[in-house]
Amino acid sequence: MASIAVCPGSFDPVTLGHLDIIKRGANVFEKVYICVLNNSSKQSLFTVEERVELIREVTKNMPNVVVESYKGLLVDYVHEKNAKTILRGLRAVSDFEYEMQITSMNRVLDDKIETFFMMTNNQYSFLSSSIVKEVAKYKGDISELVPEAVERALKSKYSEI
Ligand code: COD
Repeated sequence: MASIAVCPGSFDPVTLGHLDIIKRGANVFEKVYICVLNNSSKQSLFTVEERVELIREVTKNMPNVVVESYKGLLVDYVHEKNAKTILRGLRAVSDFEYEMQITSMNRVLDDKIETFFMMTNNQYSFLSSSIVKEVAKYKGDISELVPEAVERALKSKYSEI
């Protein structure tokens, strides 16, 4: 049986930190589904379609990575893909409480799905989509934080607002 992982997130937008986890996942699992979902506690800058397009662009050289979106519960998407594994990234201890809450909720919904965590590269341990958006909004340099396509998309988004 192929090893399949689902890497879920809001990815608003995808950063080099996310990409680090996606690459690590793609080295370990035979297939990785990146699933763009809505996080009801976050207000998004990019539409789901824009986020999917950006991730597709930056993962186009990863043949075992598939990018999709889903409206609904993550566990239902995991079932649709015949997967048993959710892959999440960890940056620092501060992520732990939030991740434990999501993992425990998903376990209540389906106890057979396991969540795996991967530590990000140290250089991205401070990085989040929110921090990138804040810097981009005030025209700071984000070239070391996001792929080029995302940098362009952020510049264009903030010039529209
Ligand atoms: N380095 C490494 N990993 C990182 C970095 C970084 N710099 N930044 C973020 N990550 C990791 C995060 O830890 C996470 O694992 C992943 O990348 C995605 O992060 P985000 O912030 O884009 O995504 P979240 O946390 O907003 O995603 C939350 C979900 C959308 C997965 C969640 O809300 C969800 O499952 N929603 C669907 C409804 C559902 O099923 N709800 C029940 C479960 S809560």
